[in-house]
Amino acid sequence: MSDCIFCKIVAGDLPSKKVYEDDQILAFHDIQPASPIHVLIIPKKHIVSLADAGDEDWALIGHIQGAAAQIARELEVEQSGYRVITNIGANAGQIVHHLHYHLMAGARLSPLGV
Ligand code: D5M
Repeated sequence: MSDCIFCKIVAGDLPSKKVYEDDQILAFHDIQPASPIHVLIIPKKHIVSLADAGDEDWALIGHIQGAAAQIARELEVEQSGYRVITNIGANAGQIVHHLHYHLMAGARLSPLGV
């Protein structure tokens, strides 16, 4: 999508600090980190959120989850622990409307909730 910032990152029209890339997905450091390690993992395909994923996308989303575990291993946070979450819609605080998973680590994370 032409006005999507994450599509622009995928296209190379906006810079990012890449952590991982393959033909289907891209991972890069969050520009506003909320934890010492804060990486975003996105599909290259524009999907608005998990709620907009279709049956044809589940393998891709599984691939993102697998990549998250692999990236956590490479960043050496597997033992200390980490969080992988995706925000869906307004109440969850989704700001960027291109599916992304937050991989957060490097400190004791606050409990989820309101
Ligand atoms: O999270 C959207 C996240 O995307 C938020 O943590 C900031 C991050 N962000 C926004 N623009 C950029 C760029 N250009 N590079 C890296 N990270 C970015 P949400 O779940 O939608 O609230």
